[in-house]
Amino acid sequence: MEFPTIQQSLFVLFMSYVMKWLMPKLMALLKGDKKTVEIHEKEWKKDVVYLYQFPRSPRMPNMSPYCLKLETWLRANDIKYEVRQTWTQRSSKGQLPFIELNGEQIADSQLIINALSRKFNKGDTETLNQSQMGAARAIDRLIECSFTNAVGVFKYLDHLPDLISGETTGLKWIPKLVTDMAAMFMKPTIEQKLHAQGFGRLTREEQIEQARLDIQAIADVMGKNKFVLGDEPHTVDFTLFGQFATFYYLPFDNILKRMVRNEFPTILDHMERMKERFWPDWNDHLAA
Ligand SMILES: N[C@@H](CCC(=O)N[C@@H](CS)C(=O)NCC(=O)O)C(=O)O
Repeated sequence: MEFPTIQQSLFVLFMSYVMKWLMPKLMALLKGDKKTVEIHEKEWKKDVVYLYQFPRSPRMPNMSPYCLKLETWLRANDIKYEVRQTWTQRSSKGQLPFIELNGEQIADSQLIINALSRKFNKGDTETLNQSQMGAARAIDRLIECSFTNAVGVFKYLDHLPDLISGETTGLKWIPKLVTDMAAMFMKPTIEQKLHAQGFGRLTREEQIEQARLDIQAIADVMGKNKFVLGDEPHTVDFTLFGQFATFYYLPFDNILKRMVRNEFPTILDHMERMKERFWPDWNDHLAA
């Protein structure tokens, strides 16, 4: 094992000090003034969606489940959109993705899809009966409110340095020492969130079991269907694809990837079907 040099140790100490001072200021800047919503696209074209999201990754068109879900949905529904890649801008809710449409901001992928469904007449209500609508909502929330805790542990906590390394984010010019340090700072925040939610208090075996039960529930509802609720995709399919593709196509192995690959062939097929159908040009949308 190689020990860090004195210069490296001093650099890490110095950077920890700077980061501790800088992070709250940076976060305040990113969150911005919530009362006035600034429209970035001043010369907007009517009915064109301006999609603000994280920049492309060398591994997938977007590393954020919510950004990938929304962009895939826009493609599937033939809605005219332009991507605005950003590391620093955030919505009035302090997150990505958000859109601007006809001079107005809409934030949160779920609210965006609902608003666009109404605006462009693309809703699921035409094609799903009431009981299917209920199942769709239940699976959608299972993915983003329950399964997302397992993602928090097995994708983020287990692999944070790999996840935010230049190889995965595309920011290859940032030294590994710096991304490793950033990972060190981010870890407690994620741990606190998972602890407050309760999932973080489970044993590892219990967490794995919960993840497996969630995926099993989705597979059970899907049965032999091509998509969650039949032979055509609905909004819930985009939620599923966004969440699963963003851990499955990562360049490193992880528990969830193994679980899907070894135990849930229908979910794996679903992901590949979604990718083939809506991202035939996947490789053209990866960062260099
Ligand atoms: N419910 C939101 C979740 C969006 C979300 O969690 N976005 C994360 C990235 S995956 C985010 O913007 N976090 C704040 C940050 O990175 O500064 C949605 O569906 O859009």
